Amino acid sequence: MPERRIAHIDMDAFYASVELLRRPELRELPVAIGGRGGRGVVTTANYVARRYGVRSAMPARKALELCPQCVFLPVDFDEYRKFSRLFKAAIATLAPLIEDRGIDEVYVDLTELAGETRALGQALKQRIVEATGLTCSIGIAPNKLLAKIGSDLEKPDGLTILRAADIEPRIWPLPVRRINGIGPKASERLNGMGIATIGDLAHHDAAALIGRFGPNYGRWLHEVAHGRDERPIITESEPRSRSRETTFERDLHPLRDRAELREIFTRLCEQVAQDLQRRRYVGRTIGIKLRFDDFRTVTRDMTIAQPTADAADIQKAARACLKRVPLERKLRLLGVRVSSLSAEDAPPAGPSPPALGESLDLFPADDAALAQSEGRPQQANPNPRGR
Ligand code: DCP
Ligand code: MG
Repeated sequence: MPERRIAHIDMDAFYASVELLRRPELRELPVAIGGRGGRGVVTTANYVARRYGVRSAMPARKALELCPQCVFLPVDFDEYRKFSRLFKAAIATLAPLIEDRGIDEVYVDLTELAGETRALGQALKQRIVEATGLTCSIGIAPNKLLAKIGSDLEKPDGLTILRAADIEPRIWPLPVRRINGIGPKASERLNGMGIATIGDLAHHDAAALIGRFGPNYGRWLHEVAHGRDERPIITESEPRSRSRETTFERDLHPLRDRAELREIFTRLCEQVAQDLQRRRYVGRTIGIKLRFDDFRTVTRDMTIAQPTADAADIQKAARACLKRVPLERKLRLLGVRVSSLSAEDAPPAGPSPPALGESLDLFPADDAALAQSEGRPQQANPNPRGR
């Protein structure tokens, strides 16, 4: 088997870079996208703002503290989706085997292409900049794991090529968190075991890792620390899930602001339903996401018997999920997600009935109901992954 050549391509400061195409006069200034008026969360920031410490997912208030002169621009998803399509189409003119990983990143299999690896990487960057005016960072490696780590090593406008011999000098000194799949919790536990870098992880006894993390995750940790990853490129563009979420203008109280919450919740369910219907998808797993005023995020999901794209079905399941979360704090954010998608068999459904929220008591009406609503999952999978 010849060694594969897998590229991971990730656009630089994507939303901010798209905005700056139409506002070039802001280029040298710190710019953050989202969080206008000090509310909500920054989606991303250009590299000028990052020098001040402004980051994705940071509350706008914090960003303003760090960088009072920062320019905040509103989010324009339609524009980002347009540029997302453009850069992916530009890649496809050179390399057809593309795995779509979201709005600003893809994996591309370059194994069968003629040409030297660095030249191919440069050609990809060239096509992308011609089509969009945007820069990206590319990692090229024998597998997805290393390509992904590589694309981040020389950001922005980077091109990093990693071979097996580079694992020890370039990958092992990195913190374990740089591995896609080692989140903050696993990272914390590893640090507690004296494992800070990927090299530390590679030198740790595999059996001990399995003892500590279980057979699947433990073995996986050992493999990835040695740069091993056999996952194929998955080219079909089937989405894994569709979701909508919203951060409120002000924090909402589960009881006092119940009417407003109900309205938002209904709208989110309708939007996800419309999104699925437009794409002719149905889904079996319905989930919710809540963020409290202390930034704690909770998700719950459940799998239903019949796949659906119907707003009322989605709302019913989402409401059951909601009942499994103790609502004892104000809320900042509410989200609804449908996953386990499949193609719809039947012809497209008609418009879904309006005014769903009216008849449903989505948020508990009083303290007794509030107390009662805690816990008790019914045929639902508790979802401990704190996303
Ligand atoms: N995004 C978001 N919320 C986050 C992280 C990202 O809304 N917590 C959005 C904004 C980003 C886009 O997704 O522009 C792509 O995410 P990346 O993590 O690739 O970040 P950027 O492309 O902005 O920066 P980088 O140059 O580090 O890739
Ligand atoms: Mg990016």
